Amino acid sequence: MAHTDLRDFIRALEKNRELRRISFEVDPYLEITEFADRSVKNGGPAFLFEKPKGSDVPVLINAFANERRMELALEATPEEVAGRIAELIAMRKPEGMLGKLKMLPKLADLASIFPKTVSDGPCKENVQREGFSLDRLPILHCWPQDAGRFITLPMVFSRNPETGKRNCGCYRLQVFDGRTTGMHWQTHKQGAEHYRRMRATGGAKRMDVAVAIGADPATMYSAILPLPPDLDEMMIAGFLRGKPVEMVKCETSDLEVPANSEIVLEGYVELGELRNEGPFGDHTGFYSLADDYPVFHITCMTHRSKPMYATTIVGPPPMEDFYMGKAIERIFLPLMRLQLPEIRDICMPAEGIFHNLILVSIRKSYPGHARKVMHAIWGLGQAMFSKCIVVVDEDVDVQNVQEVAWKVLNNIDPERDIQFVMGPIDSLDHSSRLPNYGSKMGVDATRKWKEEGFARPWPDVIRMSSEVRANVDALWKKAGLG
Ligand SMILES: Cc1cc2nc3c(=O)[nH]c(=O)nc-3n(C[C@H](O)[C@H](O)[C@H](O)COP(=O)(O)O)c2cc1C
Ligand SMILES: [Mn+2]
Repeated sequence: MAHTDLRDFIRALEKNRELRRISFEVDPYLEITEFADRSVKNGGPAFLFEKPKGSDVPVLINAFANERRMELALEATPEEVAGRIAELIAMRKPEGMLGKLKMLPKLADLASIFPKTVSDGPCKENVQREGFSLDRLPILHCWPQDAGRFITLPMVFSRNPETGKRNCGCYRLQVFDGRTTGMHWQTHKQGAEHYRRMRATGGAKRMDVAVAIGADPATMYSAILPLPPDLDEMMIAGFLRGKPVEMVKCETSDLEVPANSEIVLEGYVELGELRNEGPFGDHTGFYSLADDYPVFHITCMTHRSKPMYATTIVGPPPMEDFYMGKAIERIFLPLMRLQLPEIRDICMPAEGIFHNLILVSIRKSYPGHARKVMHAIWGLGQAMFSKCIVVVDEDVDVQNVQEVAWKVLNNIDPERDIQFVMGPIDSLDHSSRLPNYGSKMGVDATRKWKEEGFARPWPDVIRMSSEVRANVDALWKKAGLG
């Protein structure tokens, strides 16, 4: 059964002993970060801080911060979700009655993807067009050198002015004052693209934006998914939860937000207005530099009665976002393989902060195949940010980073096998020579073929014969070694 809202998810976390309520006062200024960071590093629980200092709104943090919680959020393992996607992709016209019957659950899957517009919802229990302030919310000041308080887990809704299609992205919002924040959509993201198109068409002075904070977990999670442009995150959320997302119209614009949202900030971005945002202790484990970003003006705040504030922190890995990203890696594999069926598996180790290091195993079929795969990944949506792509043969288990390091370092002739390309770089990268533009590296660590100009013999990996292994199993026991 799909989670009805954030509270339903909190109950599920509690029932599974994945959440701890903290009933005494803790300060959203740095202290909550220290709690969350320690917990994720030590295998601790998610937290519901019932008395954040200075606010009557409880704070939920680390709700997605391990594999079990991701599974509770999606009500399935990421592998199961990937399986459902793979089945949809493989769907054929059914044969006979039995085939049609077997098809029914898949069709139900499809029916649940379309969001449903409803006329009212819990997020409208309190509507405030005046007299509201962000100061009421327990927004974290995450790290010592942060420029201020940041809303870190929002669902930011906007519309493509050309196609009318909706987008929902998770872009942090730095609080400037009670009704104004930064709008940190990076230049490659869909919110930024809507903004650019809106400016280019001229005429309009403002772009409507709505921000929802806290909803059922599949809907929240959909905001971070690297989907193709114009593919509605709310459709994917419906697919994930197996039930349509209910959307309700905003008070002050035509945008819609999830009806079960805890808190909604309605407003606009003034086209052309920029303000310095950051620094902010970021995913990379470093502070991302201050830069100019658009400004979000809030004109109306709606919320449920007794709202809850959902947030996260990012910082030195692994953090909550690592577990969210790991599920993306699993869920998107069948979609990646639609274009690149030669890919067997991919792995993004925590230390690589997603895109800094992508390990890929392929079934190599022709000369230069590894390089073809690298270039395809660099051309695939947000995978363009992949700073270092390492391609190995299919017999290497990319989930075993030690095995990868051992085999790759043995297999490469660096000058021959490492390739540099120039292109777009993640906005958070502090090493690139220019913001958003720099170099990337591909490592072809596959076994080299004579068709690739490699004339020497290639050695086998050392393995003991199974016969001797079996013999020694018996001798091992005889020696009393267990
Ligand atoms: C906790 C968290 C915070 C994020 N903050 C930002 C951000 O401030 N700016 C940004 O552009 N992307 C941010 N992202 C990444 C985007 O949410 C992600 O790239 C998403 O796919 C963008 O959606 P879009 O393709 O619809 O623009 C964040 C992701 C997470 C998990
Ligand atoms: Mn999108």
